[in-house]
Amino acid sequence: MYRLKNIKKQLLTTSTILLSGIALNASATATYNPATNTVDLPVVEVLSSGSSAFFSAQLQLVGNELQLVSANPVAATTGQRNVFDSDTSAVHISSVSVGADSYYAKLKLVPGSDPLRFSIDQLVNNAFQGCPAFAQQGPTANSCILSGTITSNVTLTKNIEWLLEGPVYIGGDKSQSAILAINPGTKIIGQDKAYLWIRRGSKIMAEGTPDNPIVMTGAIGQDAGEWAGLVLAGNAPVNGCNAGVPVCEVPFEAVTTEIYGGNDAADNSGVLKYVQILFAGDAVRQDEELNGLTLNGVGSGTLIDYVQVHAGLDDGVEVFGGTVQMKHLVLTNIRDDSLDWTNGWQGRAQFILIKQALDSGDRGIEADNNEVDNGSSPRAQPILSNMTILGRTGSAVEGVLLRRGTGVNIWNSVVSGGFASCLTIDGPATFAHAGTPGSLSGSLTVQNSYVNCAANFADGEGATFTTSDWFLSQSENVAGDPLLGGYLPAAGSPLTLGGAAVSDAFFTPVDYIGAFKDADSDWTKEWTFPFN
Ligand SMILES: [Ca+2]
Ligand SMILES: [Ca+2]
Ligand SMILES: [Ca+2]
Repeated sequence: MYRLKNIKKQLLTTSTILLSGIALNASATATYNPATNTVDLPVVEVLSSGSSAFFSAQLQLVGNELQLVSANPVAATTGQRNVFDSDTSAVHISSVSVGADSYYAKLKLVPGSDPLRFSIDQLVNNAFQGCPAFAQQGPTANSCILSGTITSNVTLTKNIEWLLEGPVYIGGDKSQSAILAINPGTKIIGQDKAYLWIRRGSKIMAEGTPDNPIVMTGAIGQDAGEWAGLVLAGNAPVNGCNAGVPVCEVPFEAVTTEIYGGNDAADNSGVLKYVQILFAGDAVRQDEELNGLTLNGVGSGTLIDYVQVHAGLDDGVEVFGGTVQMKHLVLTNIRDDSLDWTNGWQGRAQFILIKQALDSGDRGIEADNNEVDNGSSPRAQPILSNMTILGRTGSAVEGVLLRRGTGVNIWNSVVSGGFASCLTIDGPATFAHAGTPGSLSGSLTVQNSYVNCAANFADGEGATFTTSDWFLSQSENVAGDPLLGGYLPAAGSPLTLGGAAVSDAFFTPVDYIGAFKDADSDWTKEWTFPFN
């Protein structure tokens, strides 16, 4: 504790000295005026619950903290800027000039401060300064290699190109837990078969910003499967154990030495915010793969917002049980299923764009309760709203396949394009648990949604009613043209006012169907890898 205090003090002293040396520089996002001890931030984007407000702000150095002097609204802007993220209480200053050098500064809001005060959490030179002790020098001048198991808290900074070699684990399993912090704009390059695995009890704090997303990609950055992907493992409930097992914990299919699950529904595996996961996936064995983002028993305390998985070899996001909640997902050019769940996922998700490539891609959503025991509990019961799911032309598969006993409540979503069927219910357990049209149990529902595929509905094995009757018997569903222009609603689209607020506190109340309100509300802009 004493040592930690000393380090913090040193950091703050250094910060003060550095700040007093700041010179005016046109490319900086912040400048320091030594005459007044003030820091000017010409543009601060304040992120709050999926919306943004823009301000110019002035901070004044008071002791070792920066106090807010003024904040005035300014026009919305793109390009390098300062970002205050209310989810993490952090201000990210991408560039302050100190002499000839430029620094990234992270400020943290002091809880309860009035006027607002910020402590200086990080000051990192934006130029390469060598590899830290937890990494080895890489093959190029500014690269450092991560490998093995990391059991102390570390921060990956933007001034280094980080190479993953082989599996990289954060923490032991529920022991030697660690926090992997990743700064905005940091690039991580997975080598062949490499993956990044956050073990139970440990956390990833990947806090990107709209102008400086965090990028996890392969060595070439062109093809699916160049590296294996990102895995979060948590202690939230999963199914797949024998009845009577008090706490269900199961091995991961592709890496069977790794265990996930537990009894902490609110478990927290950290933050993924403004993150691109590109060209990942590894088919370890037939039907046992690593995905772009694999979520194993991840709990609802985890924050996942603005995450793109692009060109994944297997699934985009595969959820193995747990209670994880997500917003603003972009799942593009995925080779297998864009969103896949099994082992009893009981989470939430809102604002999901699924867009397949022209030439490959399996299902938009493949949803299981449990493959081995369709009735295993806890039963999969996610709530999903505002999905836009677009299939490639000539697909031979389902847009959304609900099977193996899954439950789900779908709201405000649109499935369109060349899927063989938009919606399919499959398997006796799935039908049985749903009830019957006109007398549904509430476990398997869809409302305020649109379908418009090569065929809209198909019925799988064991059907006791038709998927068509199920869909059309529920509130405000339409089989018809949603009038999309690309992935956005075109002018006059019936999606624009066709939505309903979801009766669950996680969801942002909206009145529209699909992932986007209108053609001017494209939240994929700026932070994503190009996918059009
Ligand atoms: Ca998979
Ligand atoms: Ca799959
Ligand atoms: Ca699956």
